[in-house]
Amino acid sequence: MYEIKEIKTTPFDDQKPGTSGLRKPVTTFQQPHYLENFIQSIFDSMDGGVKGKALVVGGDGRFYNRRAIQVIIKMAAANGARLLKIGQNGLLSTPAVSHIIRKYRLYGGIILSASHNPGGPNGDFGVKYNIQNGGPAPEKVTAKIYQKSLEIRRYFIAKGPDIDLQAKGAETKILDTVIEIIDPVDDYAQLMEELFDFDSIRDMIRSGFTMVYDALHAVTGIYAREIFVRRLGAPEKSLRNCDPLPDFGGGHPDPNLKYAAALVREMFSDKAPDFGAASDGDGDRNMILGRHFFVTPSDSLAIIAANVSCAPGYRNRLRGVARSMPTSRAVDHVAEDLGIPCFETPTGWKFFGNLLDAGKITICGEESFGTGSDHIREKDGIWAVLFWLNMLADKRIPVARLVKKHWLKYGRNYYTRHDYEEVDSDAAHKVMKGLEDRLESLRNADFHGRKVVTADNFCYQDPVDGSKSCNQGIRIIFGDGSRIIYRLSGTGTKGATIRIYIEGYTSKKELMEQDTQSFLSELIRLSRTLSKIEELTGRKEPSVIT
Ligand code: VG1
Ligand code: CO
Repeated sequence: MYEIKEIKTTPFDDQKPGTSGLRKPVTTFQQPHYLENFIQSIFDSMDGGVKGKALVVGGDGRFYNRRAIQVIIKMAAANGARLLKIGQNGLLSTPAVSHIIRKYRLYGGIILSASHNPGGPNGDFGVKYNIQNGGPAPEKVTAKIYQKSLEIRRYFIAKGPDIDLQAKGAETKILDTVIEIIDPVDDYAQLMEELFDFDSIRDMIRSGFTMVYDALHAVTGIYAREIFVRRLGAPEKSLRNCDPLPDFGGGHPDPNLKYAAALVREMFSDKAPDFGAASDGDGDRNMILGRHFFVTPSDSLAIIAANVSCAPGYRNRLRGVARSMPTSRAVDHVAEDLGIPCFETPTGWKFFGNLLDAGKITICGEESFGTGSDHIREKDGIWAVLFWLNMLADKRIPVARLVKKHWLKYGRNYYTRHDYEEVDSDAAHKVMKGLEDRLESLRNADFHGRKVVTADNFCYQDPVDGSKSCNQGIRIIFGDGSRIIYRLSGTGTKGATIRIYIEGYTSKKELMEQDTQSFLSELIRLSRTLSKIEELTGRKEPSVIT
């Protein structure tokens, strides 16, 4: 029924994976051979090709997901893969893929997602490749894939009927490849039950604790229904937008103060429940809210690290922590207090992989709403929500109290990120170049008593394999603990996005409940003048503030 075809093709020159896979407008992926070239390049980058190997494939349900899965199945079969596990209806969250690779000892996985970017025919699409440890392909692998994409002249695909993606449990064969349609939630939900105290969370919910969870019409809807409603007993009305849609209902599936506006409004209203949370398109990000209270991702990481023993899966086993360089140093204070190591890595989850594999860290996170642990090799949205529920069930205090108690003990790291999106690419590079050129003169400079102690372009050396990743962002660190950081996004698909991260610190009780933007206003102004951002880009204000 199926026949292997060898198709002649020519390379595209724009298939270099970014911070998190290859992310492009849907229309780019719809060009003839575009997806096929990239998938064949992934296979060609593997030792001995994909022949005889087992992979898992799934995505966040966005437009083009199903089409792409059919292509990948037929290409993997034509290239001689042994087994493909496919999420029912083509759905699998990024953390679920990571877990399935590890649990079934697969060779790797392919995730179809552009994460928090909008979907639909005019939105974005993306392909991420994860390796044997369950984590995103490290730079040496993505470099090889890119190299293959520049050399490609042919790809292989099986011609024949599409596979039924709905028939859960079904096993079919294309040529020598077994195709297994799996339940996208089961394995993952089971792992969560092993890590967290579901009984205690269930008790808390039964005793009147109220929550809302917003899946923003993306993949976590199916996980939320199974875990929060079926297994933990939250009422169905706690779920918002939990049916995955190909265009995410027209929104950005990005759990932050701007794009999860409805949830934020509800959490700050008179009728606010005790707890609110949201995830992004592919389920690896999380936003945590309490009644009238927003928890910054950097604080969330620190608070989880400080209270790790609330969760049965983590009792007495915090080996170390890590955060991406721009993430606030809140978690550093916890690590210092506990006497455990704290690693600082470049932005992107792939940099945590080696530290997790080597057992050097247990918990890690990024300021960009990403939190996770050694349970898998991706950040994990539902996991973070469950961690918070577990902490609250253990302590039985409101979210805001828990956070404020944390600040009183460790001090507060005020933190904000200002994004300038869709900036002209040349102008953005000028901003970065200008800063780079001024680093020397910034060293030891003094701004109204704020003395610069470090001004550099962050260069990371992996403590496990010694590999170096430089040019990871401009850091200006001041003697009073505050920092200004600049970097260009590696996930945007239009123009360039400049991110400015601003952090200030106080251990003074009377300064702990200020408004973040006003507490940081002087540093914010300084961040703009130092970078000449307005002069070079014409932008007066950032497009998103978190
Ligand atoms: C952004 C975030 C980064 C995150 C990456 C992927 O990258 O800043 O922390 O790891 O997205 O997240 P960038 O290069 O645009 O700053 V996701 O949820 O897209 O897998
Ligand atoms: Co994501």
